[in-house]
Amino acid sequence: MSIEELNEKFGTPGQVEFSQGKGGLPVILIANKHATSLISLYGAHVLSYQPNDKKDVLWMSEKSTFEEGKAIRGGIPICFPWFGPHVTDSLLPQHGFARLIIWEVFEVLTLENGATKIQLQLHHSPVTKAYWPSEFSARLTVTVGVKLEASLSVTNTGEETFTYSDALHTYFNVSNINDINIDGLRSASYYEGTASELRRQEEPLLQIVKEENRRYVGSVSDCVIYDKGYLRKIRVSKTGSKVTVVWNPGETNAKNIADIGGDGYKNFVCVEAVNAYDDVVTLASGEQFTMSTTIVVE
Ligand code: TA6
Repeated sequence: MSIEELNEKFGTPGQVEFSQGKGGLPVILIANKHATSLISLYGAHVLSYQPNDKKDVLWMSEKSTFEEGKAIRGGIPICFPWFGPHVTDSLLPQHGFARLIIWEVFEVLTLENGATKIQLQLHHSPVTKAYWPSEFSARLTVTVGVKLEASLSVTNTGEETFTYSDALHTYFNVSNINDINIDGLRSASYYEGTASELRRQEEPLLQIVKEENRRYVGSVSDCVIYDKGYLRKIRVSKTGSKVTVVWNPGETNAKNIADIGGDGYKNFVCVEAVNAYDDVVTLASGEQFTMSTTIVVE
């Protein structure tokens, strides 16, 4: 659909407007009494969420590319149907193909409380089958209000059972990585980076002082990001996910990531709702599974 057609079918001037965003990729600008948000149809990617009178809750890299075939750096990338590198074919894109494809708009609604609900969908196609043979329908529902809610539902629309992993790989905007800590992971077990040894977090609050890539397993609790610089706390809760990943590349590693570069690593932390490792999802024909995350500034 063209931008004109999208505006005609789903738009409301001043509240829900479609346009060509950076790199010509289609975006939806949402403005309601609670917040503003920008969502790209490319990857069904939430680029920004700014509650009224508050700083953006999501971080977007100034160096991000906005180009088909490349992942956007920041916001909420959707990793599907695999998280991380593909297990058997290293030539396939890291974190799957969902973030590299333009999704369709299914529905736009204004809720009674004034929040805006956007539903985007992606069905299997010859393009997705070139990456993954399974027949599926994925739907991302984003509700922009006092809270930001994002949920990813996947349905097996084919005959064959399939297994996938996925993530809502959220980048949170923080004042300085040295001035935050994360509550909610005390006593949780995690793998560090690619290590196979399971560790246990003893510290009540996680402070990030170097590269961290912690994969917490059996983790379902809320996380709260305390930010001393921005004087705020961000509560991140989730359903349908038993793995939480906390990632920041640290200074040295960030230098090698072109679309972060410089000091960019100081201004974000990823706290991700994940299904992966011992928490992958298997769907028989007709079955559906949903994972979701809810983000609120307290
Ligand atoms: O979730 C953490 C992680 O898997 C890290 O290993 C790191 O690679 C990060 O995601 C970003 O991945 P990307 O493919 O977007 O560069």
